Amino acid sequence: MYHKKLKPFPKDFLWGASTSAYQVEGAWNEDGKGPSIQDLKTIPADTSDFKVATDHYHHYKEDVALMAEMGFKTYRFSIAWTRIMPTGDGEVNEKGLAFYSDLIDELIKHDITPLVTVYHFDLPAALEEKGGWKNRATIDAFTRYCEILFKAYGDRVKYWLTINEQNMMILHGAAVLGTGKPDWKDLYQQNHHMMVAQAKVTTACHNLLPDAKIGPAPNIACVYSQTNNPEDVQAAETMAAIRNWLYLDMAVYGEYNALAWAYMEEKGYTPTFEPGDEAILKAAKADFIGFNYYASRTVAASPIDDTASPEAGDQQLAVGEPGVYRGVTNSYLEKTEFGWEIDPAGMRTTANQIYSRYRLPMIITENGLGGIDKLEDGKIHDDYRMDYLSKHIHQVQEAITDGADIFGYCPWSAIDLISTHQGFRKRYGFVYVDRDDFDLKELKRYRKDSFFWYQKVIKTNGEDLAK
Ligand code: BGP
Repeated sequence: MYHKKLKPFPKDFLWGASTSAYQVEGAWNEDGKGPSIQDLKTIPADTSDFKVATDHYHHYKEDVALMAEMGFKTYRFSIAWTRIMPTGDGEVNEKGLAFYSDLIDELIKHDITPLVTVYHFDLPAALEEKGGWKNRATIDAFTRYCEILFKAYGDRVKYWLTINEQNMMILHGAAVLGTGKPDWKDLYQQNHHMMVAQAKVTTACHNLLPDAKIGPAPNIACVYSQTNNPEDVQAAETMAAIRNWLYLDMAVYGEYNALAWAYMEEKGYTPTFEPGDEAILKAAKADFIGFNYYASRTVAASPIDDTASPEAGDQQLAVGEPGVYRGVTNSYLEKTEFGWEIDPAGMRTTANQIYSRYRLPMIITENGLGGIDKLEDGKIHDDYRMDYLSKHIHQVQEAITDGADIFGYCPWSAIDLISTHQGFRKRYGFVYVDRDDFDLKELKRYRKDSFFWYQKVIKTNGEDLAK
């Protein structure tokens, strides 16, 4: 449906952008920080490790000033668990606490609302050694860590996000975390522990900070059926349940999605509950939903002996499971140079689906185009990024006009940083950082063309999207 007249963006709409600690900070072992699984994972030979990244740890004042210049109303960043607790559950590292306190103060000084993710793919290595999320002790460690954050920053931070893309960590663990071939039974047990952990910190946040708001940040994508064959449609419903609603039903209703549970039962993947888990899950309800959206998914039915069904790969590429669904390419959509489909209208559909299921305020916590930018005479002409973002922002406005309650938009990423597995050459930022995968140069910051464009978008509260 096309609206003849679009509703304006709300007056206090939170325009901003996102990053995550291990992809932007660098200083991987400075000031008492312990190693996370990201610091120790095997890095492909042709890409950089995460040791220096964008060196935001040492440049944060300059970076926040650039965000302020663009007019950011919010900045979504994550806290590195291993800066706060180097071994995940032992001593608290005061220097780590101080870093984020200073960053938060710097943001507030520039009228930028901090939006804090407490956990973005960087589990402390010391906890991983003890079994990671398989070990229920990690639930308690996570709760303790979050309570420390709530007490330290709760006077200044009003918006909290629990776990970034828990669904991608489960479905694409090999791609985003660098783990080996999936053992699904084991993964769904880990998933259950993460859900219990999320519920515990949601409740802790409500108890400690009655004025704050907390929600999840999964990657949600509407799922299309390849054809109108009812079997393909059912495959799409199943994928949506396994990929999307399993995570949001839990964050909002404290319950397993029925269709996802039936899938786990059928496959023998159902997790073991400990006494008390059910009550913990039920007691926690998200205040809002953060979701990352890069593109929709398209699927077909898959016979049980389906040999064409692709294995889990890159977090945005087609996946499938014989007998359940098969990810297919959508012939109506263009792709980025990294093979990711581009579907702005799918973002509107996704927002509307989430809103009609949960009726909670929503914020888009990631969306963006990864590409190879060229620095020419101190300038970066990233028209492709502006095209991508303007089309998506337009669809946010369509969704708002449809009645969806969307209170913010935080594309990925505020500044160039390291891709989860394609190194520094795949860039997302409004600010160019001059370094290559293996030559750190001076890490000088340059404003891309999209920087000035986004500045105008924010200034006009989304009215002027023209390049
Ligand atoms: C999301 C992650 C981000 C970020 C983004 C872009 O899945 O939450 O951390 O990495 O995708 O993906 P990539 O870095 O693979 O290009």
